[in-house]
Amino acid sequence: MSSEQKNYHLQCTGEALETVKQHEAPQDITLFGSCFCPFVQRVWVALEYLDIPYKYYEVDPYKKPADLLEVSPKGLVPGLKLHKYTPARGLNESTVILEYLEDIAANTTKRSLLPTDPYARALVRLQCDHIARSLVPAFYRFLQAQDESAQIEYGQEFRSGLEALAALFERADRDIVQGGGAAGVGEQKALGAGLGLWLEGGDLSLSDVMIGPWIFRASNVLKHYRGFELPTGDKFGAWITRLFAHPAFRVTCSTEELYLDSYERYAQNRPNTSQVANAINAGKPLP
Ligand SMILES: N[C@@H](CCC(=O)N[C@@H](CS)C(=O)NCC(=O)O)C(=O)O
Repeated sequence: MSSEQKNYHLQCTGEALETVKQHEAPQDITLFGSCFCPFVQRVWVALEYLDIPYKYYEVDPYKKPADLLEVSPKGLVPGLKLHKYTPARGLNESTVILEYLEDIAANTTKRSLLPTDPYARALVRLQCDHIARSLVPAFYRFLQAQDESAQIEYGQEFRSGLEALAALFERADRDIVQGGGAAGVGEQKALGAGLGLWLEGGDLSLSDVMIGPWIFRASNVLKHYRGFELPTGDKFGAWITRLFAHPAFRVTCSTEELYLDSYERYAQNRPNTSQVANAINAGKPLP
């Protein structure tokens, strides 16, 4: 039945496609991206939020074109090509790229995805650490699991990971905002700056950007292939609504069909799906 198999897409759709069209002109930074990739979406949301000029360039990372390998040695997206250097330089690894963009913005647009207080910054980084080490691998274990018992086990693992993230968000709220001795709503808002969309009235944080793409794929791909429902508690639901509606996030989202088609390979755990899928199957850390 291979003719009926769905494959990954090679062009964005919906709002993401409109954004691509607005970013076709040369800039100092070119983002090498793939429309379905959540690691790319992280970087893309950050570029939008931090208001850094960029050109979007779609590549097929499974074909490993030479221009991608020049900027990203393992041939993984995202990659950045930095044209302000002669010859141009490259940068890869979504988390490293996020830090780089944060540094660029500090000197240019003055926008930031982090709070200013060192302890508050550390709490956001704890959230990011949990996302990278636990939550993202759990997503793939769950999606790639084929037997029912493994799907139940890894579904629970992913759900507990989300609950642990919510607990880390709550801790930042308690320690920084509630414990900050704010006299009124204005001061509370100032203390909460950089702590993310978990807080009512908050704005995007590094951790929202780090996990947002997988929350989005949980809402469509995991729902479709694994019957998964995201936690519905008041705060959790409000956070997701704010995340999906955030302009910097929304404009990087394609339509649901693109994700369902592109992730069928993972859901069926087809051989040679990707380096990420192989690492999950081998019980190794993600590339
Ligand atoms: N650790 C990398 C992971 C990036 C990654 O795995 N990207 C996937 C697309 S979602 C890719 O390029 N896959 C190509 C392959 O598996 O060969 C990052 O954070 O940037």
